[in-house]
Amino acid sequence: MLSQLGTSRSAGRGFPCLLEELLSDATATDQLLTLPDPDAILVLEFMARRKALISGIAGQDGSYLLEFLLAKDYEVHGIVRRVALEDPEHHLSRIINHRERIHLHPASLESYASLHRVVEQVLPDEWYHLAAQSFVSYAFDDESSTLNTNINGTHYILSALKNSVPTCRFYFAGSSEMFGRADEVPQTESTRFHPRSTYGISKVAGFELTRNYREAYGLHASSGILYNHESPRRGFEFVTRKITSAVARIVAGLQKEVRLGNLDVQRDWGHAREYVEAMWLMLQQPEPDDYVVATGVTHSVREFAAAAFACVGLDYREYVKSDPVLFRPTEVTVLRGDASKARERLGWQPRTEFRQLVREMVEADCRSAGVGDRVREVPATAHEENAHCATQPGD
Ligand code: G4F
Repeated sequence: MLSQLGTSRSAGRGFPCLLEELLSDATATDQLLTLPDPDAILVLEFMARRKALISGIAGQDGSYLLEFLLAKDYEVHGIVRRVALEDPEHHLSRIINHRERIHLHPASLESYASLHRVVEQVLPDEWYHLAAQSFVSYAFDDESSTLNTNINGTHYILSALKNSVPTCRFYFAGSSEMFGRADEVPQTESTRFHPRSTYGISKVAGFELTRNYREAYGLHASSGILYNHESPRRGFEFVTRKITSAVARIVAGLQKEVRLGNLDVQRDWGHAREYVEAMWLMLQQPEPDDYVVATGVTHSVREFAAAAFACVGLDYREYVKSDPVLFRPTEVTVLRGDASKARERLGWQPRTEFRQLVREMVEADCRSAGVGDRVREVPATAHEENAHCATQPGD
């Protein structure tokens, strides 16, 4: 049986199943016991090494997740667009340092055939589906492509897993945008969805597809309802990075002001590095489920800007202009999550506070712009006192 381990594993039967077979097979156990220790350990390591596949591996969350999984000794695979493989410097900048330790496969969320081929090649134990058209404003400019990519992509992956590796555990990146104009604050897993953009609608569809595959076909499929999560790796189009990169450019003398949309909307901002841990924890549970992942504290865009400019001793009011052109046709004015379920069942809770997050982002952008020495300690000021929270992290 030991000689068949390779083929058994590549038939996608999974580690628990193989271990059970091995222990119940007296000949195989005897064979294992006769191997010199290092060889036996190699065999066990080979069996134990889990394979994770990440769609969206080159994004902010994908890059943190791959680092987290490599540290746990996973064999990490990722899906990227073919154009990214042809121009890695540009498209794979967040993960370029790990290129030798991961396996990248070209595929498109718009092609079932390409996704199915990767599933068959990799036979993953866990699939983290993070890829999407994830910038809400684009969804207003091109509704069809947001709906097609986000909904079909999720459906194709679930379908390919059901057909080829139904034992694979699946994570879907849901979003607080699904709540949209929410009936209650804070939101929990049972708050009604009222999305305000095709992006939010596409995420509701993905969430329902995930739930349906769980209920109809018994897949271990879970959704994380993640609130805004940021880091120095955030894309420049999102408001936090737009602000922190503008701070750095203004200090460096490369820009005079920054134009933003609605400054009064409130978001529940956490650190992306911590949010990917919640994704992994969901797939380690005996039963699949859905979880809100949030800090429980909100701040306005204005407060983020004030905190960011304060890091370099500037008053945001002199540099930030609110431009109605940048307002969204339908806005989500306040989002705040209650992550009690994640805390109780997964043992997950956020660790980075708002001010630390802002500072880390400003520091990184200032360093890149060659003005890192301008960042200074900021005392807790009005923006801290104004934090809106129903549940403090750790309550
Ligand atoms: O940074 P944002 O573009 O993020 P948004 O729309 O909340 O969505 C992010 O978080 C979701 C929840 O986790 C994800 F599902 C989604 O994929 C994405 O990661 O905008 C935050 C708020 C919005 O209310 C927006 O109207 O900031 C407001 N805002 C004001 N001025 C701006 C700007 N947003 C952007 N991007 N640019 C502005 O100039």
